[in-house]
Amino acid sequence: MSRPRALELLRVELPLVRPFRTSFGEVTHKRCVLVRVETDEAEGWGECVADERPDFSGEFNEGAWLAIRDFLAPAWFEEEDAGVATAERAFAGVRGNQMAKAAVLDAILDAELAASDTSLAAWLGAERDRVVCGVSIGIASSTEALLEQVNDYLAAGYRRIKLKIEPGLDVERVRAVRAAHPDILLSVDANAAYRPEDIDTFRAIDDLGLLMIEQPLHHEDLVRHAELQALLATDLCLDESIRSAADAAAALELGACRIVNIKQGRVGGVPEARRVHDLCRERDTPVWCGGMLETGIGRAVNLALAAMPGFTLPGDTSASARYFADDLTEPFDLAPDGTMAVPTGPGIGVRPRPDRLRDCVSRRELISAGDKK
Ligand code: NPG
Repeated sequence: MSRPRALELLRVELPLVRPFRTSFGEVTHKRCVLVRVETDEAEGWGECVADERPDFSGEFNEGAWLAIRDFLAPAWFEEEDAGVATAERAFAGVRGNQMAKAAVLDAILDAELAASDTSLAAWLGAERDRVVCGVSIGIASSTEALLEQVNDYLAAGYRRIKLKIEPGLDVERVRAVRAAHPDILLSVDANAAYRPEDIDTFRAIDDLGLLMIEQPLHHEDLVRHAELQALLATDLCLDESIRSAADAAAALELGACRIVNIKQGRVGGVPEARRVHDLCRERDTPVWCGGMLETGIGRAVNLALAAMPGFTLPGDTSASARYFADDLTEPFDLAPDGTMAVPTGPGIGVRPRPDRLRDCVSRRELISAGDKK
């Protein structure tokens, strides 16, 4: 058993190779909090998937920083055992803050696995050493620009294309992509931008042979999602609505979706992501791994998760080059067959490169187990 020693918070910023626009706004840079933990035995790293603003969820970088510094780190330091199971129990007294918790738990798990020379993928019972990858395309400036991006990503090998949509920039664009590529796996993601009254839009999209329609309605409204699902042939998938295994159980019970997007950050870390996976698998519900424009640190975690047996659909696990000219870690590359290798090293299997940390970190704060609260 090893003890907690220290936790360091780091703020990083990396330019994106192209701005990413969703129904709630546009980002030009990846700005996030990294967590580095030290135990008696090892060091571990985790990435918080929150962004600058509380738009995807209620969490945001400054809030996550405070939640970790003032509540989660002290709760961890009180434990004799630095392991992830103990930490998860210790964090149960802090409500919400799933993304903050996930960043710390991922770092703790990385350290724990590094100390026992076990890879995250092996710990998760992953069954594949490569995963099939999709790509998520932000709302483009025009249909022509969108078609060009789709062509480029298909040429690179991506095996599923997801289009971001918002009211007014939806049916026509999806129809154009479908007409150009009748046979590809194609899905749309609305990021909760529609209302039940938009049923005609969904009926039109329903005719386009999509793999799924992701998070069409308000994130708290499972009942309306169930009503919409009953009206459509296309499977609905929920993302923002699923913040825990309990949410996933409720959604499936109600018939609010037939597919679940698993983001470990959104559900409070890898252990809860595993519970969502197991629950969906018991109910024969396909899951896939979502993405939050992660750097290589978060990407390594996603690839290990995506290698679990229930992840039967291509995820938003794209190559480093799709996001960054120079990632924080060694880059993750896509093979021409549209797959990426699952890291095999101890823990998450990657580390941030010191030269990149020098360039990208704007602020750091080290908290030691002995510090006064
Ligand atoms: O490739 O990591 C990626 C991005 C995948 O579309 C994607 N993410 O709603 O799922 C989402 C969306 C997102 C990204 C949401 C960043 C919020 C922030």
